[in-house]
Amino acid sequence: VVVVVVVVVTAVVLSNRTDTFKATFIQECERRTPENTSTDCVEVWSAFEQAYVGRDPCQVPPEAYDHLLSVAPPQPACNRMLFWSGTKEVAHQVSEGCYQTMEDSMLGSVLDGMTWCGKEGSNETFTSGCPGWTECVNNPVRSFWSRASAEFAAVACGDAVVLLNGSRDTPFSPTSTFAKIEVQKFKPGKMKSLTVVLVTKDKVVANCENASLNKLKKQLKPGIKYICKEVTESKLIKCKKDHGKSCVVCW
Ligand code: N1C
Repeated sequence: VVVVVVVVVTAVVLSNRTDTFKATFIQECERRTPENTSTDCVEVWSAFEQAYVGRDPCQVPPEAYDHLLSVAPPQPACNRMLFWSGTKEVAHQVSEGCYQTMEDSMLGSVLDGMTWCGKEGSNETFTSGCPGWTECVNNPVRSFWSRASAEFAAVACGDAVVLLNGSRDTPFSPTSTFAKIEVQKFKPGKMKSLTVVLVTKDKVVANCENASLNKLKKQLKPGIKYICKEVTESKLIKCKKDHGKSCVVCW
């Protein structure tokens, strides 16, 4: 009897986990999708799930999400695209009501902060016991952000902005998603310019002359103009507060 109860309780807990994640996903998707669009959130969920369910959680490459990204592509907002690296928090404070970050896209907002994976021989979604970011390269979470970031960067148009961390030695870090994926995907002809906003906390470690920023400038394809501005985090936050959700430029 005890064994049966344990088995049943475990089964219920496990399937509830999948169900909660699935329900949240679909609910968030619906909340974020205007009614006049053709996006079917149940279809988006199955495209998402299909990327990792039943697979070894260390063998999910970015391409596993190709179908998902074609079902739910990020919508570009020209002249309002905001990228970030090492500045997630301030980036979202500043972008609110104006700029579009990856997390403002439907998939980005649904999956930000989430962990998920599958298992060989199972049709479940697990939300714990999944490989960490660096445990293996092809894990479901890391591969999702790689694939989604590539798409987000590829549709960027007009004048774009990236918030980099000026309190670090290397604001443009070669191992970041921004450097490894997004910069490579920017399209001249679509993107006119990239403004680096170098945000410093209390300590100014790097300025616009930083060697890593020189590398960033060189990596931009010809036709994309490079601009760099230095600003303190407090000034940025104050400016944003003073102007609310309007799109005033604070750098
Ligand atoms: O590696 P990063 O930054 O350079 O990645 C940031 C860059 C942004 O411009 C986004 O468009 O790449 C995109 N992106 C996300 O949108 C995102 N949301 C949440 C990349 N990573 C994202 N995450 C998580 O943040 C992800 O789990 C990873 O661990 C961090 C990357 O942060 P970073 O090193 O500051």
